[in-house]
Amino acid sequence: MARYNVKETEARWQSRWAQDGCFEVEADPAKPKYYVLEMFPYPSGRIHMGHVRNYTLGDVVARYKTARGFNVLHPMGWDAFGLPAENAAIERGVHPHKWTHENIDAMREQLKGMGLSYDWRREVATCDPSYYRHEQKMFLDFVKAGLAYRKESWVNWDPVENTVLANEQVIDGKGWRSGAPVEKRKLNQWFLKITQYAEDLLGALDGLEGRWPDKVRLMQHNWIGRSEGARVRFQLVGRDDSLEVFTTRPDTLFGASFCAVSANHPLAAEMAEGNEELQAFIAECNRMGTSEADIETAEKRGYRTTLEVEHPFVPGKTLPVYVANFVLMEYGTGAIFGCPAHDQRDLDFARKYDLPVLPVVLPPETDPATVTVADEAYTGPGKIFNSDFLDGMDIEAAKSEVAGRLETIGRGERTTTWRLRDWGVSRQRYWGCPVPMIHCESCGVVPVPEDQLPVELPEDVEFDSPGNPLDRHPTWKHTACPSCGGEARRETDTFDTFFESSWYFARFTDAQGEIAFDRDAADYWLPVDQYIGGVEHAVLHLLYARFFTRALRDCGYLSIAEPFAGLVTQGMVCHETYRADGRWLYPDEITKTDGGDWVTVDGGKPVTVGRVEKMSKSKRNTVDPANIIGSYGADTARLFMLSDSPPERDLEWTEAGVDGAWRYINRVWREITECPTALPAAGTPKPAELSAEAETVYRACHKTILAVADSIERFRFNSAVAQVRELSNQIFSLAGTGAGEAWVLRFGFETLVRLMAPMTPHLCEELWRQLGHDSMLATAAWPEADASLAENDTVTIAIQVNGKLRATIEMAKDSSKDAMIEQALEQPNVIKLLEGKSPRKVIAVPNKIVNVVA
Ligand code: ANZ
Ligand code: ZN
Repeated sequence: MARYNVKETEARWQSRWAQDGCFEVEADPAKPKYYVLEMFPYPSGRIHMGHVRNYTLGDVVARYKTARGFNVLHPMGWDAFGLPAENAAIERGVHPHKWTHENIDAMREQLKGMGLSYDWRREVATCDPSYYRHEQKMFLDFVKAGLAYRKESWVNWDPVENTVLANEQVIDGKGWRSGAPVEKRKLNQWFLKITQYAEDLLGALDGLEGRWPDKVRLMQHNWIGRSEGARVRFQLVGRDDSLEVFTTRPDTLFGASFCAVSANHPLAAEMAEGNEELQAFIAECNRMGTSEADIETAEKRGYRTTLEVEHPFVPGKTLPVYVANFVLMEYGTGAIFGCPAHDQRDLDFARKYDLPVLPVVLPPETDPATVTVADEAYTGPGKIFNSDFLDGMDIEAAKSEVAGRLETIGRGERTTTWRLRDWGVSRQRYWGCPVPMIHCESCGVVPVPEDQLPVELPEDVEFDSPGNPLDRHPTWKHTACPSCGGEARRETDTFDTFFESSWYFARFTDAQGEIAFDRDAADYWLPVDQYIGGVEHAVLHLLYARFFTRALRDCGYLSIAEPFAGLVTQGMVCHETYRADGRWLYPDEITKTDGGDWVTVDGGKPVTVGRVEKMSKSKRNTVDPANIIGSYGADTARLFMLSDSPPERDLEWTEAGVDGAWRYINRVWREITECPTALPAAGTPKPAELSAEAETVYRACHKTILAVADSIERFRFNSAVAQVRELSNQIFSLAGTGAGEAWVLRFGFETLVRLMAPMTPHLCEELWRQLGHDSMLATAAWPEADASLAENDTVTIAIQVNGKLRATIEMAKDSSKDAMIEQALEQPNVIKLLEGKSPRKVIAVPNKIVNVVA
């Protein structure tokens, strides 16, 4: 038999699957459905190893579930709007549309070369008007439902790129690409009202327990950030109005020594009038990064205004009012009271500005007379003191007491605050979905009528100067007002590209339709049963999609609230790093000398091997999947991706590991196609009698069918690979040429091929054919296991030497004591410890243990 021709075989099966439409599915209420989805890629140009891992995981699930009789939806598409396309246009003069579509074409070919079981008829590219027209309609529906609105707000503004940046795109106060100090600007932006669903988005996380990683649920929990507390209204001295603050610690009110407002608080603006010093301080605060991390690490600074407030419960006591850099306008009320003894930021601030520090929570077992506050605030439990009517209460009781009294005197109330903010979706960029709105001098902001959708991006744009090309376009933005017919101007902002990924999973259920998706199709297929992707989306994409699904439900598009019933977040693909001459080297730039040292390929310079790190271009520790698939084939890449670690853990890509997968595939090919035993024809009934050896292998097959299924169901693909390998060892070492052996060999080969099919589908289809079958494994059923045969007929025996565990062995159940002792004494560890002497005593307990006394 010829050696395994990977290239030819893989290409042939890929085109057979496509020809036969093996992965094309339709909604069919008579069949149970299963929707498996991998996070769709940004079309950057080439697939990387992270993609290979992600899509292999999904493909195993899809093929396995198909074999288990499910109607499996497994689609793929492109998250095609975004900045890299615009950068390519700026740097290389190629139009974003052209660049994106060329990348899509190249990557589609690469994915096809991996043998992934996608229903390609459902492919979508989010930059196509046939896709984004639907989200324009959704947006208009959101506006109608009060779920989208426009408001003026403070945003991160990159003065070089002339665009808003998301908080994540501001690094150390500078724009991530321009490096220019980011400013805060007040701009009119569109927002989606994600906060309306805060309670539900938080509460529903409980229902995902066990189906979503705890880590992701926790991150969302913290991001949504529910805080229970109180609002307190402090009367401003000498004025009619009051200053409202939010606190989670009303119990510490008697320890308050100052109030502070955000630099963007209306009171700050008022006090800054005619006060250049304060104006300068506010401007400085606005130059600071807006992320919580920035604020946490910055030195706490403030400006003392001439304002003072009255303490609500201590007659005559007043507190100064500061403008402070650590108070966020977007949280709570944008103002705080500071209690330095029990809050670290307040303490740092109080020390700097010499404000009183009065402890009001007494730690357990502490004498009030000895309490002092050094440079650490006390945030633990205790009893309230120094606090009038609260004295002696514990913290919770005091919180409640203060809130109640504030309510009575009309100076505050209990309240819940959320860290979650509404989602600002306006971007001043070209390569995104146009916001379907029109501005009219007389009518204000007018929605684009639905019959005029989509608002398409103009093709003829210039990238020769910074800023948004839509804004500079000579004609595009000029239009007639849909309401009065007068001259009007189109909105030139586009949507945040997270908009597109918030609903693509629904579009896949009916991807070619004239409407966003057919309700019946969506009802049948959704939710996604298994979603797989990177943990970097733990909050952003996964939270936006959960919100969007709820919003779509409330606008009548969908019936469900949770889009992803199951979630797996895969770990990174990592690789060693290499350096020589102070620069990073790609793995193919180095080679090993005969002496075993790494040197550069050209020049033979010594190479330092560094840590194993996430593959990245900056460290040059990347391996191009195209090269691996080109030389070893897709099945090898797939098998290696599955073998090494469970999906959620990082995986180290090694040459040796790939080589091992490659050798295994070839071994399976050889053992089956070059088997010297003449196999009975396919479908020959099982002989009545089997030899003990044949029976053992036969039972092992049944056991492994169950074990592999269980491993795949639990996402333990590495265990599934190990189980398959173990079984193949048993099958390949079955000697003898009797009818029973020959029959079991065929049974074993067929079982093996069917179990491996979800992982290495090309090899398995080919072997299935070689074994005399016309059917295709891609659509075949999972092998049936006889549970009674799969029962454990072996036991694990512990081998101890002088009471210490030295080995374990697998033996047939109820083996004799003699057999147990004989095997025990053959264990290398036991031989070593006996140092050539015979044991003083050996005790065997059947099915359990052998103890050797040396
Ligand atoms: C007084 C106080 C005393 C506070 C004390 C804490 C400890 P979480 O738990 O994150 O919700 N705060 C309120 N609004 C703020 C804003 N806009 N910017 C910065 N800080 C703000 O935090 C709530 C606490 O953070 C609030 O409770 C307030 O300080 C502060 F011993 O009020 B606290
Ligand atoms: Zn008008």
